[in-house]
Amino acid sequence: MKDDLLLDPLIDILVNAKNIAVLTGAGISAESGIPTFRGEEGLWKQYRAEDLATPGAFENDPSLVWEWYDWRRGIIGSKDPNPGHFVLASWEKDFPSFHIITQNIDGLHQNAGSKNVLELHGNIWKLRCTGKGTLFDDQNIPLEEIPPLCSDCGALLRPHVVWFGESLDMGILNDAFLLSRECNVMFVVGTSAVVQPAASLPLTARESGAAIVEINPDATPLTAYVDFSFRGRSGEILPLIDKKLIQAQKPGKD
Ligand code: BJW
Repeated sequence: MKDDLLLDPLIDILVNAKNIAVLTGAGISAESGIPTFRGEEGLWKQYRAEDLATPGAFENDPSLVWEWYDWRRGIIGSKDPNPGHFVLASWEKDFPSFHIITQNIDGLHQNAGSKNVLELHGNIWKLRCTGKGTLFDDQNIPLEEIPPLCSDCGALLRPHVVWFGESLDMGILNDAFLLSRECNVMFVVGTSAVVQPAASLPLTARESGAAIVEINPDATPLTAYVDFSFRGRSGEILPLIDKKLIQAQKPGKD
């Protein structure tokens, strides 16, 4: 079915929806100029995740891992949210319950104005003490020292992100599953839907009766299970949906 034919039935659902959850991935920030992980230009095409995004890699060579994150902080720090982020931020005011569950560590949802954001994989602007777990905000580009050390106890600091083989924060993950079970509609935006446990959230939402809307230029393992698949860029599709929603009179809070 052509995308424009999907819009009207989706708008009918959105006008009556009270509870929306959005799962986002690297693709929503692609139009801001931040590289994704998989795909032709993806980070994992140029770098080995095993060397840079695992606890073992950090143990072996913390400076190498930090140099990579310092480089990425430089890229991310120079980028702004795009229209996709801004539409999602505006929807927070339009639905009684609206939450973003993001795999991204770039903070662009918050920069766009979103408040209800669960960060499944952490945040690149936070550093964590490997000794006591203390969190530090650090916006310096470049970092003052590599590897950075804890100002309280002198232990090594690490990026506050979730690497392969590491557990996600259980509180955040439980909240994400709860939102997935409770939502009427789940948008899945810009994720290849291959990394667990994030990739299970839309299936949980679907099992609980939510309509699933995928926005992605490419098909993913999830595509066969979604109710609406918009094959395009989120910075274009989300504003299109928003425009239609405004035309259909945005739903109020009660
Ligand atoms: C656009 C667009 C535009 C482009 N508009 N869209 C075997 C089976 C099942 C699971 C496992 C397994 N072996 C190991 C596991 C577990 C593992 C896992 O899932 N691996 C799979 C890859 C197989 N998961 C974990 O290890 C997780 N922990 C865990 O499970 O704990 C329990 C456990 C413990 C011990 C052993 C095993 C399990 C942790 C996962 C942590 C992921 N970390 C990273 C790095 C974060 C920090 C950093 O950024 O440096 O998170 S990896 C990377 O992938 C990053 C992302 O958040 C994550 C997901 O990627 P995302 O966002 O989907 O990006 P892409 O690039 O994949 O996709 C972009 C999409 O956008 C594409 O589809 C494009 O088409 C699209 N796009 N332009 C809209 N304009």
